Amino acid sequence: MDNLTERPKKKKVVAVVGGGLVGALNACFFAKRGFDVHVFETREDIRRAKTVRGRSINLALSHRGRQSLKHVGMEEKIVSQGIPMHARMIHSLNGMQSPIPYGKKGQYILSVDRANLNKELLTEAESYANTKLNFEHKLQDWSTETGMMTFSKPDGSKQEIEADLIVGCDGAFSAVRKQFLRQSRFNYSQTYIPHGYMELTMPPICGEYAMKPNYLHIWPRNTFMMIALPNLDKTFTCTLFMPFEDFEKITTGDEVIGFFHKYFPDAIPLIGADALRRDYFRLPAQAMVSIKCSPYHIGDKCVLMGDAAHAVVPFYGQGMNAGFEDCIVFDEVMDQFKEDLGAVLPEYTRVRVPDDHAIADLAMYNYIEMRSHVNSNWFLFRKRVDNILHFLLPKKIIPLYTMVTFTRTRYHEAVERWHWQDKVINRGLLFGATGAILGGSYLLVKNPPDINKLCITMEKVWNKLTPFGPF
Ligand code: FAD
Ligand code: EGU
Repeated sequence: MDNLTERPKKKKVVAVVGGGLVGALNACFFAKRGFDVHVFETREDIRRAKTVRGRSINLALSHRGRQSLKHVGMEEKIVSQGIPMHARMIHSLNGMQSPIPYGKKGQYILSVDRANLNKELLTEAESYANTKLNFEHKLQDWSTETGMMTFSKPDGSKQEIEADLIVGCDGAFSAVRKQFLRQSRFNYSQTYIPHGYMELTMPPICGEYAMKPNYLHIWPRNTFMMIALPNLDKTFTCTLFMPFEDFEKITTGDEVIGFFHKYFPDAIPLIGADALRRDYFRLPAQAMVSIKCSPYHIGDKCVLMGDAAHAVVPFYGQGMNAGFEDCIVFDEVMDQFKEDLGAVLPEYTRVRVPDDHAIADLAMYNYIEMRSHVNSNWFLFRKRVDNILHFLLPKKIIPLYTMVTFTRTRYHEAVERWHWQDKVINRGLLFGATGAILGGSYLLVKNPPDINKLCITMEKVWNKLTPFGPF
């Protein structure tokens, strides 16, 4: 036997394309396994950059995301820099605020700063001797035959780099994914929703948070919605969601104030009327896209994760969480198949596609539900019903958001279970209603009421019910 074969085989080279949230975390996962990891990121190192233009300033981190961070020993560090949100705070049009807890004491989500999270993950990835970060490397294209990648640099030069495995974590407009579109039997769909979003900062008042900090603040207004998450610097980042059409209708500072006066009056003094007039026009509203595709791999050469594989609309607060969970799922499959990439990649596609598609569908469903008929009363009513049913039958009926947010129940199983629960609840309601009608009829026959009074009552009931109809 010659010397060469006796040496431990050289570890494979993994190229992680994209040094965003999922790419940086994934680099840690691959580094932990001993691979020779190279991260390629278009932007300059955000840890040295003066201005960071991300897509959203803060994000809701929940169980799935935390579990992934835990795998690479980062959970505590990130959690300590997050702000717990134990409940939603629903803002009604009249200024009333009503809290709705997420669950029991330990059930809370965290508001985390995107840029800070990204920086911490890059620093962690870099701490592995077998990881190298390459900034200002923009992937142009890669070859499905050889795995050769072509990068461009800011000075216009090109560089060719080869890897054993390419991990596409380059976001919703993935360059890695371009080659997938040329493969036979690759499924792809993308949908832009009619809504855009705009971020507005709510400054501290007298050095303190302008609203209660440990809540996810929500202003549900059917087609319009605003959400605010707290930051460590005592500001809130408010995100206004509304159709592009409506964003475009507002062209002057006065119109901005008029609009807020009508829909979010309590937010005007908190954001500040002058700041509002100014900030509304600083950046145009941003688009939101939902992308589904399958498979997630090409041979044993390339795999997509995070937004590159599944961009979801933000109406479940799960995009990053799902992308982080992708990393654990891949890691689990790597254990199962002893890092045999030819077996790991198809298995990863097989187990992960149904779940990522399920969360994409759920987020889209919630978007449609929220915009069509969810005002603050309806939101409060639905969440209270959910919580009461869960309280009455804690093992049988678990709210969908609880399974999604506070467990690692596979997304597609959460959806199945939700449909099943709905059937059970509807059956319960049917029995209840049947009982009420039979009982009520009996009482009516026993003591017939004045027919005129009854008609007036029915009209009131009808009026109470109809405002909730769609449109
Ligand atoms: P990205 O964060 O987009 O990172 C991709 C990286 O790849 C970038 O750094 C980019 O520069 C780089 N890149 C791109 N192209 C190339 C190339 N050709 N070569 C090299 N590098 C490249 N998720 C949650 O879990 N909770 C929330 O509360 C939440 N709120 C959201 C609110 C809004 C308004 C939006 C829009 C999204 C929200 N999300 C949320 C979703 C979350 O932002 C994304 O799911 C997450 O950022 C995906 O991470 P990623 O690393 O896959 O992609
Ligand atoms: C949107 C934008 C409340 C951050 C969905 C809840 C979101 C977030 C909800 C954004 C909503 C909507 C859930 C969480 C979370 C709720 C959830 C949405 C964080 C069903 C920074 N959503 N988001 N659902 O239950 O499960 O509180 O930009 F308004 S966190 Cl749309 Cl839990």
